[in-house]
Amino acid sequence: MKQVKSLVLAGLLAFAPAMAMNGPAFAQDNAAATAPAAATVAAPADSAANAAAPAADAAPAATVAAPPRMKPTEGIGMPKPGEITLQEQFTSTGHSARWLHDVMLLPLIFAISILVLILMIYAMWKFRASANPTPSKTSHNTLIEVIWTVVPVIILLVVAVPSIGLLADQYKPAPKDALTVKVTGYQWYWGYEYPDAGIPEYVSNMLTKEQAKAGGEPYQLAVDNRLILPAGRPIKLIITAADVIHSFAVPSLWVKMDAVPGRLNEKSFTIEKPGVYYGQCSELCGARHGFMPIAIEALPPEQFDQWVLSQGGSLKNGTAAPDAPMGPQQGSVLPGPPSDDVGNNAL
Ligand SMILES: [Cu+2]
Repeated sequence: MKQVKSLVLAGLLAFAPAMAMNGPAFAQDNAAATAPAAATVAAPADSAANAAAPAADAAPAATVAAPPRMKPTEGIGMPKPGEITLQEQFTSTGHSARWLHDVMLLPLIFAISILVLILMIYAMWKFRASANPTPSKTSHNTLIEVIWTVVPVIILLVVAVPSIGLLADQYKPAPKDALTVKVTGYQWYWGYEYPDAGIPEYVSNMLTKEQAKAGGEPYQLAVDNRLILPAGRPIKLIITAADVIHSFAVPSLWVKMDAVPGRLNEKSFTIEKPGVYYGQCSELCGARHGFMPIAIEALPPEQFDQWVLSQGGSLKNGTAAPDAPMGPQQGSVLPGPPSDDVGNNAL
């Protein structure tokens, strides 16, 4: 029953892309509505930065300490040397995708390729000119023709069921209680904002080789300020960009979503285990495209709440942070965006 539902859902997605794309946030066929929406995206830190200003001015010491920076586990959330399949997965869609790839598609592709190769070698040897001076004029064989039509159709149907189910799962909307985080791609770093918790945008830059080595992290994947998320709780990422198209991709969480200026894309998932998961921008976005990695730190829920409070944010149950200075906890090692990107404090 669930499969049938998934099939119908995926069919709708496939045949009515316009329906799926025009989410409530963006009415793209309405020029009047697009302008204010685009303006909101262009100035993400605006209201947050202004709201933050008084708190930052007061700046008493934080009374809630941020949890310590988590050490990555070798081979988890990052590629492994010699690895030939997908990275180990930590979300439910990731598990189905890896199963589809490893258990269904790869063996099937392998078997078909071997079968075709054997048939070709057999035909070349059996019907070679020296053994068949007068070639056979036979054409058409109803039984064989029926078989080579029906068998591929069955194979395609068998593949379609889990494949379309997975497609539908990947676009399942987030549950109501999901934590919303806004992800903005910039040339060439990422910005993360927590509207639910009232944490304004902070930026995430790649660490230098020396800094990454000192922290025991993989170079070109390690960043100064990670995207902090709770493990075991549903998450809704709202993904956009401020300049050109980027793509937010974390292979071990089965997340890859384009970040398009003026458009809000949504990706929902639940991380199964605490850990550090790395990814990269996966859309050619300019000269330093290869140097805007993503690092997600999934904390146990209580530690995540502690982190929210340490950032001056408030929890959903109404717990507010004591007056704390704003900003990421882990110390910005690299400079952030140019000052005109941060907000309009000068106004
Ligand atoms: Cu990019």
